[in-house]
Amino acid sequence: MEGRTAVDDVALGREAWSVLDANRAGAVTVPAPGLYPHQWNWDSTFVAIGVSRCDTRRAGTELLSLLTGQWRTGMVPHIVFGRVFGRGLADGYFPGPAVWRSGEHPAAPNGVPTSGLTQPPLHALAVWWMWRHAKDREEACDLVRRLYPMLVAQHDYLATTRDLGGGGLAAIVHPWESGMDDSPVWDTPLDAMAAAPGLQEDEPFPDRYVWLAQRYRDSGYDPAYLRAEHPFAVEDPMFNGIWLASCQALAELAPLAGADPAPHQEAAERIRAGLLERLWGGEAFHALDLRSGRLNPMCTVGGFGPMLDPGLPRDRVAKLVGVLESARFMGAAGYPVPSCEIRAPQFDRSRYWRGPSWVNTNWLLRRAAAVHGLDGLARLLGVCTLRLVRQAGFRECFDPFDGSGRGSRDFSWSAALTLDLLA
Ligand code: 9WN
Repeated sequence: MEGRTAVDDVALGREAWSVLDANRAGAVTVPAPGLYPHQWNWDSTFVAIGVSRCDTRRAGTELLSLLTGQWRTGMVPHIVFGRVFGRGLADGYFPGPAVWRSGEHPAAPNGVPTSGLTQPPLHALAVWWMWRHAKDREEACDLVRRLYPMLVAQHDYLATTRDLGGGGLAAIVHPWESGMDDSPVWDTPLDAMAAAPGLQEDEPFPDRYVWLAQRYRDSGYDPAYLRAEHPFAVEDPMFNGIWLASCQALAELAPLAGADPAPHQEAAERIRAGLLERLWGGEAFHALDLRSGRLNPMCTVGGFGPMLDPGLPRDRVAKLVGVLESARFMGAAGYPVPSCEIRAPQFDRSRYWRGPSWVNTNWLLRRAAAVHGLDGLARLLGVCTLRLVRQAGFRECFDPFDGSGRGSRDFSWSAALTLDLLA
């Protein structure tokens, strides 16, 4: 960007590495030792993406250590608890292992306490990124061969247990699974859920999250319960757009593992068809609440997730870019991309996924622009994101109007993805 020099870039890169080293305990990089002192699922995929150009081994061990938490169902949990930074397993974050009780479930890994929910399946794309950018090709190919069966199991789990709507898409069963925890998109299904027996309508908001997780746990994390009874089941465009991109990545990686790419290509086509038939709202993609049968009218950054698919029809890409560049998102934000459309009554410039801009979603949208040859948009997203971290540091998220930092400081994915943006 204007006025910056290569020396500034080197200094920023060094700062990013020092954050990642400070947040690392053994093979694991935690999101932020103060606030999130365990290993988080999609956070680790962003860390792997960010370090992969310089340190293939670290990218690989980050993912392998996350996958020690993978359940025998194929589910990759959203938190893998560890004794890091001198803390105990139950310390530093609620809900901890005592709430999830993974140790009591026959499909959970032995001796590795985890949550019972998952997060966006970016893993295969992260492995592809690591393989594509690795300097040591042999080491990268070896990692692909080790990780491939775990990724296949993860995708099979999503295609079977999580296709709750029967339309080829994976449903999330808790807002935590979206990675965008307090997005206003979840307000409507959560409000409807408040009428369920056992939940007081006046219970404080965060407790609904714990209550929902406990209900699923009390079913024994049962797939039949998810289909028939669980009150929260939503097909989210970002989760499914990421899954589609990961299917395409897996198709490219399959020959390295001596496997057939065709099933992954077919899966990607099924997801594309599902997205277009079920989640397209005329101008953008929206979340489908499977319990009410309604598309959520709210437009959020998640609605651009399907743009990660290079095969998305051109007319849909053009419409999405129109919305993204309009005053609803980038057009009125000094520091894009706001996580919720600015004109929405629920928009809040300082509350996590209800307005602020995030480095990880900017990185995903930059990748989406690049796969469609939208080089100007991709460059702009990269420049704006680097401006955010240069001005405010590696914060968790940022005010989209003045760029000031919000949430945790020295946040791992903000540092890791900065490394990728500087490359
Ligand atoms: C619950 C760790 C995680 C991220 C999510 C972010 C936030 C947790 C929370 O932190 O979620 O998973 O306690 O709010 O929303 O995207 O993975 O960084």
